[in-house]
Amino acid sequence: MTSSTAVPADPYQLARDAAAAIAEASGIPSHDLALVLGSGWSGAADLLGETVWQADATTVPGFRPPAVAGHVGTLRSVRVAGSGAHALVLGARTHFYEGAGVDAVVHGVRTAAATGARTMVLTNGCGGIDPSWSPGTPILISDQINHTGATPLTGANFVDMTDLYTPALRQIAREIDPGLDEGVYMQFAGPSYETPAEVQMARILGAHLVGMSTALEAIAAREAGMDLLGISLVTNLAAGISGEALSHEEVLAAGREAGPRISRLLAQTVRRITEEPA
Ligand code: 8IG
Repeated sequence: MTSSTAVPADPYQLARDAAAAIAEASGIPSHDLALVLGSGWSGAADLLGETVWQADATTVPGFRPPAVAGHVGTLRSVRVAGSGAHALVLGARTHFYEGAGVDAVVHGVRTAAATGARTMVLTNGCGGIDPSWSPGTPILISDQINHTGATPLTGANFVDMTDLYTPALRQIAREIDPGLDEGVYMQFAGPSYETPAEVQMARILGAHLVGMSTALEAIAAREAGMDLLGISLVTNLAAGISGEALSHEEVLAAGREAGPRISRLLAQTVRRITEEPA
């Protein structure tokens, strides 16, 4: 048992290794802000600015190949139009339901923090509980419920979760799109969608959005001391709300349709955030 016992890998060191690899490959020594693009959001990076470096995420330490069609596995460094800030765009997201562990789920966020990014923008596609939110509606995340039973934190690490989604950043997004509603996002473990009874449970517990990502990443971003903005794209009404069954094709179609509006929202918000004096 002595000589064969491997030293456990340190996920924070793996993130620093990934950040060093990104700096080396991109020629950008540090980034200012990072984004994770979820279902329906992959086209949104094109409006942010000029892509100065792009690579398959699997060429960088700790990143896994994408598990789902529609989730693009690339990393990009974008020079933000207007502000000139450096944005790291993570097109690769590892989901909790893949079973690779929570450290794999939050590796992109920890890597972003290690590149120097002070602001994390998390996007996702999700189910909406409010029937007035038709598929294709973007919703600002105001708060979250982590219903996965997991956490990226270990030990007596009592991280404050008040104002997890930075109020000043939400304010900027609402100034850009005054019609933007806000809601509480509840992360389920997946990969099955909820039953109608689970959607009613989520509603009673205070959730407006149900999904399979974001909450664990948000905890890791807060642990790293980053400011955080979360925007969900309602790609379907949650199970039992519309009376129709859920399909992945519907999700992809809603993303395509909402593309121009959410791309503009994201690009203008990122521009404003990176223009703000520190
Ligand atoms: I896209 O309705 C998408 N992701 N849990 N429920 C959950 N995840 C989702 C849903 C949904 N739609």
